[in-house]
Amino acid sequence: SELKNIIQGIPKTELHLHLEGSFEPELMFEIAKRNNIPLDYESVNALKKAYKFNNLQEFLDIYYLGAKVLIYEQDFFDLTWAYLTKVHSQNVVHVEVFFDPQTHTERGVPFNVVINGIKKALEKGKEELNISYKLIMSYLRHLSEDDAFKTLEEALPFKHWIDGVGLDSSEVGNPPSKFINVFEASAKQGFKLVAHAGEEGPVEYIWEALDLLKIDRIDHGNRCLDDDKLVQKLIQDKTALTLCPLSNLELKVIQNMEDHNIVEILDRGIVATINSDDPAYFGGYMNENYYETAKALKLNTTHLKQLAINGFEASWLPLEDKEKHI
Ligand code: ES4
Ligand code: ZN
Repeated sequence: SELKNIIQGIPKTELHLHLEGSFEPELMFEIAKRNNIPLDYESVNALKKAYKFNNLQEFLDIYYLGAKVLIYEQDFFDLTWAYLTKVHSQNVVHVEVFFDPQTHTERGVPFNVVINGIKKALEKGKEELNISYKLIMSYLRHLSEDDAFKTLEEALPFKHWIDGVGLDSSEVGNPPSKFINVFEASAKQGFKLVAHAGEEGPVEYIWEALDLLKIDRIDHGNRCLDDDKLVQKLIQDKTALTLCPLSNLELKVIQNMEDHNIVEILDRGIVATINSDDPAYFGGYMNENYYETAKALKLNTTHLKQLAINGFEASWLPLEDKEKHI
């Protein structure tokens, strides 16, 4: 269709993507088999049938199960490379991707195994697919701040490969305030800071992420329109939101795509971006997120181009690279 062609034609960034959430069932079964790890599901189709979620936690339970088959450097390489080739076909030219080290180190997979596999694939993507990248290490918020501190320590030998730290997993009951010290320590190490906030949690969590964690960018942030003062601040500081429309639909943050507030957020002048979050679980990569949003909310080409420009604006690319796309 014409809309699909327009979306395909726009060079895009992806700023909110969990590598473990790009784990397609087919690859999961392949890796499970070669690593001799049993999966709780009989087939790819049986697994796909389980991908029906009423909330974030129901998703996370399955997401952590899937990640358990990742053991060797080659597994993390294959996971990352599959993601890069997929988004390359969708005209994504820059990615800033999350990985969750604790999901793996907790199971005895060494930090270096995880990051070596990811880094090799990212470098290959830069060389062969011309995709530039940043890497973000995300702390799991359902675990303790002490645990996050241990992860920060383990990351330090690889500091030059890691651009930022994030905060993800179960939001409600695990406010940003739980992680003030480790975010401060991370900033001292030179990492950029982001955090999931206001996805399922209240607008107060967005305030905490900004005021207490001093983050540079908000992951999700759907609830921001609940507070006019916050909206004013986001506009003034040009703080970007990495919204994930299909994720919001699949996790019942919204009931219908028509209910998504992204147009209102954009029209208020906030730097809103579209991203895929966990594309293997939520039914679509970047183009599908743009397409479903555009279709439901009747976005015009100006909106679509603004969203893509916002992605470059909100990225951590150097100014001269941003300007090529803005
Ligand atoms: C996540 Cl959608 C979402 N929210 C919070 N944490 C996550 N980890 C992976 N996907
Ligand atoms: Zn996310």
